[in-house]
Amino acid sequence: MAKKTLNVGMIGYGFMGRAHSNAYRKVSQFFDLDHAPVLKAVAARNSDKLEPFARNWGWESTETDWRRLVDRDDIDVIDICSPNNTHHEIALAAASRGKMVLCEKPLAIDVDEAVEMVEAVEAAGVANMVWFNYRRVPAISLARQMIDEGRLGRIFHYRSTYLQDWTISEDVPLGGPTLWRLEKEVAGAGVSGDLASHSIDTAIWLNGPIESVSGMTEIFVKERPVQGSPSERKAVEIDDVCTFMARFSNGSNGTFEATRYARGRKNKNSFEVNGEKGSLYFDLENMHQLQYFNHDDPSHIQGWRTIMVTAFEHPYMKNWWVPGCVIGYEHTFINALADFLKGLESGEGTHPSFREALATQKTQEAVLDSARNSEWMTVD
Ligand code: SOE
Repeated sequence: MAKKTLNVGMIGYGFMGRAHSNAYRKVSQFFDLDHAPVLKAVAARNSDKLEPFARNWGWESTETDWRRLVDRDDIDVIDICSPNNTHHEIALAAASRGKMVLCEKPLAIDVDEAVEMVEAVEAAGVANMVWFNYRRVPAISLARQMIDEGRLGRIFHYRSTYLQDWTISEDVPLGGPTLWRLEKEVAGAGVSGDLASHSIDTAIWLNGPIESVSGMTEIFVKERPVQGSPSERKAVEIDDVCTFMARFSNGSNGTFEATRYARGRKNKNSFEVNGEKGSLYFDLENMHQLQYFNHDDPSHIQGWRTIMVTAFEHPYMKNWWVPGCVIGYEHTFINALADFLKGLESGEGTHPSFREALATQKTQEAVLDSARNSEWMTVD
């Protein structure tokens, strides 16, 4: 049967532009789907960088103004990979023209913007998804499956860390490609939005809603040179580290730590879940492994076991290689796109939707409010 084409218009060509372009190119080869994405057009302001990017990834055309992209009749899906402060305006424009909207995380600069984005896509009735790609790590999906199967029983603890170390030097400037993450007007928030948002999305997906939080943040480097103008210095207003406690609706307690100041940690996105019947531990730096402790094992052979999540039975893995052959970071985006397309085709919906990502945004914001006010905050 001929595949239905889905014409994609993507905005942005940075780190995520590359990850998404790769997903659009590969998904039809590895997943048996009715829809085939077409790399129709990519938009960004700087045509000197945009043209080689488009050629390299096989985008059919380019636009230097995202508004023209959104206006084009030959585009079905708008994919937002540009910095956080652009998400809201683009998403509203795309939804008003009836386009499906995919958006990088975090959904928005703040909850107010995120609410309007949810309302816009729901009023327009267009499919939507936020690229919280770590849900699509096979070992994390397996953790979800094992929790759903009741293997952990009642859950007591959820413990999460997301650790990096790339902003420790005071010389790292603020602003420009990648480093817009350090600029409040562009990023909205610091690690709470950039890293803890991933941890919160994973936690809610695995362990259900978070009801209240108590947070603490710090800015270790208070002033930085401005990218492109090193003699100029600007105050840092985003959180460098964000640590919080959380109460989940299921009664379990959580702790979360997100920082870019953990020397030696490059992308240590980890969690441990402790339940009455067992525990699970995952660390992205060993992303094909899931650690499992089963209290039902005979006591003389009890201990943590390492599940190599590469078997055909494991989530996503039958679409990749033979058992034992690991997959990597980029595959999580391909898996996410496959899920989006399957969700469209089955009518089961696309996840995490903007509404689901709003819950994450509300939790992030409650953490920052809590840190500011030194009190527990209920997550609305
Ligand atoms: C930050 O360093 C970053 O690039 C995040 O923005 C991504 O979302 C994360 O997955 C990797 O780290």
